[in-house]
Amino acid sequence: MNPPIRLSIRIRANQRGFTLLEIAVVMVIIGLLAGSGVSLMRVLTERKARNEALSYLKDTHTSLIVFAERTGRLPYADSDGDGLENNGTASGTLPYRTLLTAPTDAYKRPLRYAINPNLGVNRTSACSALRTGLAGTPLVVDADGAAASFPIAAVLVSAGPMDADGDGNVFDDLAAGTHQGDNTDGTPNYLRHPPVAGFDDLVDYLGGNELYSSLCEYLSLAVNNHSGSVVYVHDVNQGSDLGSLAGGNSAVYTVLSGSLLVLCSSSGGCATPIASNPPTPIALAGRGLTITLP
Ligand SMILES: [Ca+2]
Ligand SMILES: [Ca+2]
Ligand SMILES: [Ca+2]
Repeated sequence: MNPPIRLSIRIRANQRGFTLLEIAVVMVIIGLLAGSGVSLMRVLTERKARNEALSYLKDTHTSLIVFAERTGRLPYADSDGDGLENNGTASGTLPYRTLLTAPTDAYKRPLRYAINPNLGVNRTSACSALRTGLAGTPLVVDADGAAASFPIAAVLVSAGPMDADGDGNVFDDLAAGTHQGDNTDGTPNYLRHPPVAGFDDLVDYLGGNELYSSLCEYLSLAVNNHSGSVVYVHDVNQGSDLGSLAGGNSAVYTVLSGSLLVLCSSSGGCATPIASNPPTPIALAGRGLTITLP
């Protein structure tokens, strides 16, 4: 059997302790380390929130495009805080329930949201406004470009971490420097800008051309009328006939993506369409279509 191991600690009688000065220096160093740890944590937390807010803006941007492709328009803003669009409201908060998105950004606030009012009605007026070229509010200055403002289809504004300019509103106003704007109400324009003293908002926007390409694609509709009588090709969205086609003739029409079409025996639409393959009413989306009447 092994003998027990004995440990002994000898303290030299003449070993001196720490002086008060040495202890104070150590305490200061520990304090500095703890302080830098806290500030590093704060920086990382702020960066995480900012990245989440940017990601939310990007996701919302995509939701707006999908909504526009599906419905032919942009949703109006929410004016009463229930998350649903309010008909005719061009500026307010994001209608997150209409868009089926998360209600708030990383800072637990809803986004400010504004659209060009011509884009909220329907596909016809939206495409007409986009073809003509957007004019009027909302306007934006983008610090990645010139100092001049330009019209956009829609703007999304996250207030960022705080009321950086201290005016009592979490959205900020930058009234000095090359790029200026006021995200409180977009007057005279909204501003997309990197964070600086007095400004920490995060902004994203939809340009007219981007929306036009998703909203207003033209498609070909071929109609082969093998029947013995005339057929009227009616655009339900436009409320008008694209044209009429005598028996035995074929024609190709140009229509906007998303248009609902019906083949009728008389002009101006009908409740009972003429039999065809594929049957109408039918909506064109994504690609052209050939309809044949037997
Ligand atoms: Ca509402
Ligand atoms: Ca802010
Ligand atoms: Ca502010």
